[in-house]
Amino acid sequence: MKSLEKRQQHSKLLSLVLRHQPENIGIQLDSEGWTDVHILLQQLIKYKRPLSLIELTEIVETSDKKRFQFSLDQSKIRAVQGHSSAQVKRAYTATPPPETLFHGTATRFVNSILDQGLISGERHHVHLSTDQTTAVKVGQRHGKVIIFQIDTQKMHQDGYHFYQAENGVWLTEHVPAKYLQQLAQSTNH
Ligand code: HQG
Repeated sequence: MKSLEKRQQHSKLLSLVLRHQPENIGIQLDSEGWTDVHILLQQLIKYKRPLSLIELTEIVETSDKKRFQFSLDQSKIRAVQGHSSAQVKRAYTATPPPETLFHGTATRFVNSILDQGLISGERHHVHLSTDQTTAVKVGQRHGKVIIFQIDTQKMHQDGYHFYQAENGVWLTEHVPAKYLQQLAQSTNH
């Protein structure tokens, strides 16, 4: 298998076990999402998906969205955002958001979103981006893309909390529909 393809497959597996289902390979995450690197590598061997420390480091360093992080002493690793596992309850610091943020989603979700606002669903947070290009990429994963602009300034004034993960992704618990503005659909996407 080509090394890029292998890296992408391992990156997906790491996203799965470090965000959603650590039990799949018998690892534990602490409340900040950390797990022991050596135990992770041992368990990957046990579950027939062996990965060397060099390969793991390469995945962390080349992740386009900087999804993963090593602890300072390199003994632990975590996904920085996107969790759904109940083992993780990250204590992000509430941070004033930029004036506006974007969320990309699929047109088939629009009615429900206009009804309930943006909800976190399986994950612990709603994910927001500072730029529309990223929002388009995120939305495309779900179907025909539509972008919402969020009046984060107004939300912040109204007491809603925002957090920025180590990789720059903005997070919040819920975006009520009144703060959402649907942007005109671009024909480029
Ligand atoms: C939608 C990826 C119906 C929401 C990305 C989204 C991101 C609703 C979907 C990160 C809804 C959930 C997160 C409502 C929200 N009714 N649908 N009321 N409220 N939704 O994957 O934001 O590559 O859990 O719009 O790049 O797409 O994995 O969230 O379409 O950063 O690192 O429900 O995951 O990062 O889908 O993506 P997701 P997301 P990675």
